[in-house]
Amino acid sequence: DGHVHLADYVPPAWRIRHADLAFDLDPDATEVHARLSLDPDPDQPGQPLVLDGEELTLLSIAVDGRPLAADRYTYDGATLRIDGLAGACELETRVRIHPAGNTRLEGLYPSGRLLLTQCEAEGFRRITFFTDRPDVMPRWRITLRAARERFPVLLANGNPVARRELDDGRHESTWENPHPTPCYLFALAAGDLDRVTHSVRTAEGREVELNVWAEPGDVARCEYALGAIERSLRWDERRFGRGYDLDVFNVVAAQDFTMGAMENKGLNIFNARYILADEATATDADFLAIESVVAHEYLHNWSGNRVTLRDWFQLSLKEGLTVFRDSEFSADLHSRAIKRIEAVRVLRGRQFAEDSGALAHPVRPDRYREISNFYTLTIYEKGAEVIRLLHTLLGEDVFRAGMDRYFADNDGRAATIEDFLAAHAAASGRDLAQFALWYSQAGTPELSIAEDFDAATGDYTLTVEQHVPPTPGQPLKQPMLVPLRFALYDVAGAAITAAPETDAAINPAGFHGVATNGAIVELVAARHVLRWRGLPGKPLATFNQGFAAPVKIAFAQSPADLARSVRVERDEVYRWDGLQRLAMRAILQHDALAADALEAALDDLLADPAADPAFVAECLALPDFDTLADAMAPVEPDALLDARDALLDRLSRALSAPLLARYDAMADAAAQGLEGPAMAARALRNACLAWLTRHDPAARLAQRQFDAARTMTERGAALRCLLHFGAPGAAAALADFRAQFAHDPLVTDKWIGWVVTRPQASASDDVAALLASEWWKPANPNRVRAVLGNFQRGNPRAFHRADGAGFRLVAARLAALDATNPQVAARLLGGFEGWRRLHPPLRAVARDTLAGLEGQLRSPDCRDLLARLLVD
Ligand code: DPP
Ligand code: ZN
Repeated sequence: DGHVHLADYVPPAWRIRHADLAFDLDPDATEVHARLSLDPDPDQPGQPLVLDGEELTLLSIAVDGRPLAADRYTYDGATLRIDGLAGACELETRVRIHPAGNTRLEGLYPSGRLLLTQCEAEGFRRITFFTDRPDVMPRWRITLRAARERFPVLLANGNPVARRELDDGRHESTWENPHPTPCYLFALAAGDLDRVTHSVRTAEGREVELNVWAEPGDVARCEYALGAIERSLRWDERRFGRGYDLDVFNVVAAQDFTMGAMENKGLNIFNARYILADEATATDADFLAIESVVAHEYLHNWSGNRVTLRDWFQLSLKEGLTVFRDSEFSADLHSRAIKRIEAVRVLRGRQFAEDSGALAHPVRPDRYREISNFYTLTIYEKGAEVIRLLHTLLGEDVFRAGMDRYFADNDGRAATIEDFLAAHAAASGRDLAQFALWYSQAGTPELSIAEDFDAATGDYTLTVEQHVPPTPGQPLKQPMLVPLRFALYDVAGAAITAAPETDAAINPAGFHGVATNGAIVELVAARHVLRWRGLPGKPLATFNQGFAAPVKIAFAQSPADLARSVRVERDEVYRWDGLQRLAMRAILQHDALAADALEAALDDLLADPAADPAFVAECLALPDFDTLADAMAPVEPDALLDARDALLDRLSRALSAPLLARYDAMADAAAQGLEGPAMAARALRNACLAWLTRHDPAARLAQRQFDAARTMTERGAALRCLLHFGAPGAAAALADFRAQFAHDPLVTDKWIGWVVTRPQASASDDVAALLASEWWKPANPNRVRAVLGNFQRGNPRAFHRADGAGFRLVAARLAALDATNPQVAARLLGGFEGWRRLHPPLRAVARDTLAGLEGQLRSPDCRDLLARLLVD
């Protein structure tokens, strides 16, 4: 059935010790000359040499300098096979490829006037014949030759070692990467690039040149990213003791890029949206995303590159770990609570939905048909949560010791998740066998917690039951190891620090009294009972401070107790979460007491001068559609969104005076600058503006902010309000904004995003108009995401139209997109993952829409997803 299975892993029969590649670059015909030093695996003698290669025109082939006769090899368009090789040898191939015809953006392709590469996961086989798997790790020498005028800058992995002029108007640049590196980390970039540069001396004393390259007109907007590289380098030295290991670290920004960015050894290639920024064109959220993606790719140098993957099943070994590392970087540099709240929002809205949808899979899948379909929220975000759980269980010092051991034991190797857990088991002395279920079992664990208080004896009992729901291919689950944080408070709001009596199933080490942020109990069984004896009154219990465990918790608690817990608890993530829960009850259960409690709590928060404005802004952002839908079965989008709108209308009307007061009071603080307080002020002002505009039909406030704004953060938020509330000035403001930034694809993507997310069913007409306009550029992945991705993920009202027009708008573009860029098409197709949870009439429409795609989608990517979406 076309699956690759984890259980079938066999080491490569041939290893590549050294790879020497020479490129004659030309968009229409690039020649690649490869010399590979090959060693047979002594444990697997006599195996044929089988190399991957796609869309390659073979020009010549030789072994140890002697041309290979045509009957000595076969090439079927996917693999090159050579039988009868006796032992270690050098294989030399010359191939021709056609970058200008490469619309998939995998392999070597053009972006504007640049030529660049994207190889992860399996793109290198589109460049030359190679063993395209991550456990083959040669050292590299790369020579680039190209016309000097058209391609004045030539970059590849590693350190630059030579440059020379050739006599025919071309030039040549040679690079060496001395670290064993798999081919998915290969990169080159060529073209008219300009740079910003900065030299640093590492803690180990190495002089490193940091460069950010972009097309000449964009280079002024690269300074922020350059600073973020240095911050990342310093942070990895401090927090993980990891140094940088080459003389140069190059980053290139490209407009056409399917992923966010790519951590190629010494030459990261980025989607321009995660590099280019200044205050006039980028929002605060953009700046923070840039810093975090720069850090993510930089941090991969150790978690991914120095220690790489044995096979693609281990993808989360680098991605989950590196997301954890980049989120700690952001938390250390900025507000830890805000960073965590934002991560939890994504996790709960998107990853939980993935876990409960048709495409659910474990953090380490055990089979796949197309690995590109596994660059998912589960691999990345849930993978990071699993690392965070380990950090919670072990504590910072032991976790760090485990990480040191992991890096030391696996440096230069292609590792597995078992290797990672073995290092932490050794450093901590703990058995991590049950913990490993987090990697193999899909689905979000659900805890239901019941409390009982006996007023006569003062005995208080918490019964915690764990359930992991069935997911595709995994009907039955075992209980997971869940470190559950909790706290008890007495009637005066003081913490009760006495340890509970626990049932025998909790091992004695499974309870940690922790001074701050609650105690931790390690749940290991399907059911646990915790009991306190002789309390003077019924305590108030709070759970999962810091959202330490990525689980769903059902705890039957009155709205009054929930509201009180938000006042008593000091953990900001808990407090935010408590307000989210009140909102969910108000929306999903029409619980009027919950709505009253939420209103009172927000009123207090808006009046609290000590509250971080960024935190207040997070509390004003009610649970999004995905989060709400995950708690509703079956999902009725219109009813859900109507209830959410009604709550927003009520709260914003009731709180209009404090909202306006906060909005006005923070005008100066918000004016400009990238410091934390300025960003926080803008976040809260923009949140207030969106609420106030609900009751401001002329949108005077939003219009005034639009006209006076000096930053994109303020201008963009104002325009979004004008558009989303259909303000009288919306069309003129949009025309003005559009004209000002018509030359800038990234800012154009922004206004398109605001247009297509207008929360009315009729927004689908605006999408249709965009699709028929000059703004629709299907070859550019960012633009496809701006138009269709934002519509699908960010406009639940119009996407879920009862007449199916929203579904069809996306579906109708998939066949054409699939024919040019399968990965981009597959992402959009994956946006239908929740269709089975829709209420019956809409589910039928979704099923028809998906069924209508059968036979139209040709790529392995889309065919795999469609089969998984439709399987019964
Ligand atoms: N470039 C992608 C990332 O860093 C895939 N490795 O996550
Ligand atoms: Zn990554």
